[in-house]
Amino acid sequence: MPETAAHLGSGKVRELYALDDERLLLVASDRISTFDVVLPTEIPDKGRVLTGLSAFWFTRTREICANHLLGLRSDGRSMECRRLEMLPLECVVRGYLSGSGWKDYLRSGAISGHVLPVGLRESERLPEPIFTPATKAVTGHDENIDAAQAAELVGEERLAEVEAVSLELYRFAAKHAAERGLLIADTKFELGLDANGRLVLADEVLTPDSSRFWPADAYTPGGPQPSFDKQFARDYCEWLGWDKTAPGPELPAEVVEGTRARYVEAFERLTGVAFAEYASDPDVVLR
Ligand code: PZK
Repeated sequence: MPETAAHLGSGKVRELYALDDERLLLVASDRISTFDVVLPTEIPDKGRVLTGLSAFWFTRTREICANHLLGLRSDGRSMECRRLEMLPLECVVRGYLSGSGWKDYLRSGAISGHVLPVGLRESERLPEPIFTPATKAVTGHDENIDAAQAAELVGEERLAEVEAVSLELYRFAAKHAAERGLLIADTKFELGLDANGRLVLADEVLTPDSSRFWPADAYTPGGPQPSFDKQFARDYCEWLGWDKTAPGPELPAEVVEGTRARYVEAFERLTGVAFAEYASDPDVVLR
């Protein structure tokens, strides 16, 4: 826990602190949420895996977009970052038809104003990745919005920049992941502006919590795909017959261990770094 930092806010699974006027500390906990409920059982090292993955992607995408990362703390779960003016927009890119995108498509044949071919199946790869911005809901779920609504939030020029950067980040990451046996079905970026009005990539990026990762070897369009990281926990919750209202169930040790192994596997596949190396020196992902 930071010594003299004001707590700014809590997400479901992470915490945000102010270090000073210009710097924030983003701390990823080991909490896990499933079916929108935070479970009472933690997944050891989940926070370190997510922070390490974010730092890895920040390092490899700096030519595409500047980012807020200033440094990693030795705990491996805490990231010092630049304080930004955040854009009031979730920058979602979808390469596959899943989640709210699939629901919108079933209802209207389109997502965020992108009219898609008729007859696509759930989880199908899209003809090309699409930018599907969403509102930032304070409570409840983000809502996909079209380009006109997004332009009202950030302006037309900024929207064009945000869309181009988001698509380029996704293409870069999806290619890297596919070469390592993982599909990135979709992902959400949070962007902000620095004091000079320059666009900066913030928050956590291209982690299992901000993205849908699917194992490529099991990919079978035509229905929902197993989640790379959370499927053990979800399957266990379904098997229990839990009604998906809070509080969620405790997870048994085997489910915790299986889930932890999947997070570590995602980290190692994507970064090429042994998780134990990261744990002993988080800066390995910055090189
Ligand atoms: C910022 N959040 C999300 C909420 C969390 C995280 N670099 C930044 N500058 C200013 N604000 C933010 C960031 C970042 N990243 C991020 N809200 C504001 C959030 C609650 C808990 F851990």
